[in-house]
Amino acid sequence: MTSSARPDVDVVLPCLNEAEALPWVLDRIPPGWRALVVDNGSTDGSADIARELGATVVHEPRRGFGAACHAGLMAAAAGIVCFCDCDASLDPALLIPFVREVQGGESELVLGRRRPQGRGAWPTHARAGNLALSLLLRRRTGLHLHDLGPLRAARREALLALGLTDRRSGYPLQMVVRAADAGWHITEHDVPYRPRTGGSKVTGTWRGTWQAVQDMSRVLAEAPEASAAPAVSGTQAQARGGIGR
Ligand SMILES: Nc1nc2c(ncn2[C@@H]2O[C@H](COP(=O)(O)OP(=O)(O)OP(=O)(O)O)[C@@H](O)[C@H]2O)c(=O)[nH]1
Ligand SMILES: [Mg+2]
Repeated sequence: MTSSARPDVDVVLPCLNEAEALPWVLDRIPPGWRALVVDNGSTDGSADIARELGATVVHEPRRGFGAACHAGLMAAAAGIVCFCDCDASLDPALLIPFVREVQGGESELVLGRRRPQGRGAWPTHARAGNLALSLLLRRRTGLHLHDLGPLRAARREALLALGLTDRRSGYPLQMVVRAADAGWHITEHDVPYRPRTGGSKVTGTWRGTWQAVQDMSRVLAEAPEASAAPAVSGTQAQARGGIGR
């Protein structure tokens, strides 16, 4: 991991009390890439640990997964920005081929389709919610995705141009919906999904899941932006795969 002024790639790591997971995650940031740990009011010393481990720490006072992700995107400077959860459920090194695909122009948004490894990686209710969401996304955009997972890569300026407004659980979905509306080529690849380190905050709780469903329903109800390109056709958005948070 580096903290150079102009990294090749910035990896945004939303972080709310992930002290236990941070060493594992930061150890796997590819060389030459910068880890941007967006601390969302952690009380377990996450920010200090991240800094000691060489990450750049961004502070976002507003709670919410989307608030953290967006603060990271605003703080990024690299041409390509990646997103990865900071709970050790996903290995940031899996992003290397994603970045190559974006750099090579084969895709404009690459998503990781989570494939659970072992028990407890992905509760049944979360998987069911994910499946329902993938069908709704398909109806809304024509995209055949299986997941809306948090592991992703895209060009920074293009992401900024999407003008994302959700600051909670709907952020990853809004990114995909708006990218699809803008005619981006979106791809999806399988990635191993490990049981998280530390206590569950969203998917592992009914309250968190309910909140996520509300946020995502709101995003799906949004009309396509007037400025966006027509909705994607099968060839424009050949997402090989579907849904997540
Ligand atoms: N929920 C939540 N997560 C945040 C926030 N800010 C940062 N995060 C981080 O966002 C990432 C995803 O949140 P998780 O709690 O792992 O959500 P999840 O994967 O849907 O569910 P669990 O892993 O079961 O908790 C983690 O790295 C969190 O630390 C926030 O305000 N709320
Ligand atoms: Mg998680």
